[in-house]
Amino acid sequence: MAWFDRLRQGLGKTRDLLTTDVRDLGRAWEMEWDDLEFALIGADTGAKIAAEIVAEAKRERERGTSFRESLEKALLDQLEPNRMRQKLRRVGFNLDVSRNLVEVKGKVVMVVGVNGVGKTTTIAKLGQYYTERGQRVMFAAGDTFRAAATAQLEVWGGRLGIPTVSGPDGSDPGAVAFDAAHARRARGLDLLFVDTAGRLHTKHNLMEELKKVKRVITKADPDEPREVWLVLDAVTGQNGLAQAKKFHEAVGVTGVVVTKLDGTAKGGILLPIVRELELPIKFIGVGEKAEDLQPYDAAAYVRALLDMPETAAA
Ligand SMILES: Nc1nc2c(ncn2[C@@H]2O[C@H](COP(=O)(O)OP(=O)(O)O)[C@@H](O)[C@H]2O)c(=O)[nH]1
Ligand SMILES: [Mg+2]
Repeated sequence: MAWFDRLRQGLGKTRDLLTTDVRDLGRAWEMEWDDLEFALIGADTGAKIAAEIVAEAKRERERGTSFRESLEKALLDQLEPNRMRQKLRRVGFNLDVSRNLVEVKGKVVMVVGVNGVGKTTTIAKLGQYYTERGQRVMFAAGDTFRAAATAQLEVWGGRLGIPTVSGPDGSDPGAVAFDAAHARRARGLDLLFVDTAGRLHTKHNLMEELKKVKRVITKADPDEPREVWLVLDAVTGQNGLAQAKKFHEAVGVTGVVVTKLDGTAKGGILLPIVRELELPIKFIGVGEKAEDLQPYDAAAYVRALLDMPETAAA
């Protein structure tokens, strides 16, 4: 299945919510604008952003733009401020991320997030994504607290031919991260993804542990980790924002991966992530298969959400 079709399929629930409730908006009755605002809030954009989107879409509609294109523009303004888009174009940045390598600063990506959001499977999918694009990848099984987590990553590593550094269950996650960061450097590999725990025994503090893992990576490789990616489960909606703030304070998040957009009508959660946290979204997950992790592209996301064709020309 083509990349855009997969995205479209994955976003089905949120799209149904938006397009069913606002189908008749071509006529732009006041009551229907209210329906749109409720639908957006239902998709977890938050009330403030929903009101902004409706105001912008209304303005655009009054200029004679079609309803769907007005909404597209208003959503895109939130997800990818125009200034940023124009600036990126000017410096020659190709926005067509679906066909290009999603950039990673440095060599080590520490992956954080609460239990069950999809960290380990996302790392496996990222391993496949970058390996397919010619990068030499390594994994570190840094969630030593969950008995099955190490085995889970080792199986994926084996399947994908990606070397996986691990320690015994219950061992120090810092030691695993240190060994892996050291080995990555010694072997000159392109990328290391470090898995981490999402929950610890009560006597340990998760944030303190994550800070320690980060420090230890720096000990093994002084310029790293240049990236800390937070995995958020879209199903948790607005709670994800509170989680994001905590992780960001502790370890300085540089990018976000939003998983399980296929399982929820809360696809609007991407808007407050971009607007309030000002964190870039790197990838989105729209299913359990490896191909279901997709580079995030605001324009494609909005078009898939509004049931529009992949490109305006099509
Ligand atoms: N439907 C769906 N399931 C996902 C997605 N990403 C991860 N999962 C599932 O979420 C569950 C928890 O994933 P796991 O990687 O073990 O989470 P972790 O505790 O954060 O490491 C697994 O069953 C995954 O297959 C996604 O984008 N869509
Ligand atoms: Mg895990």
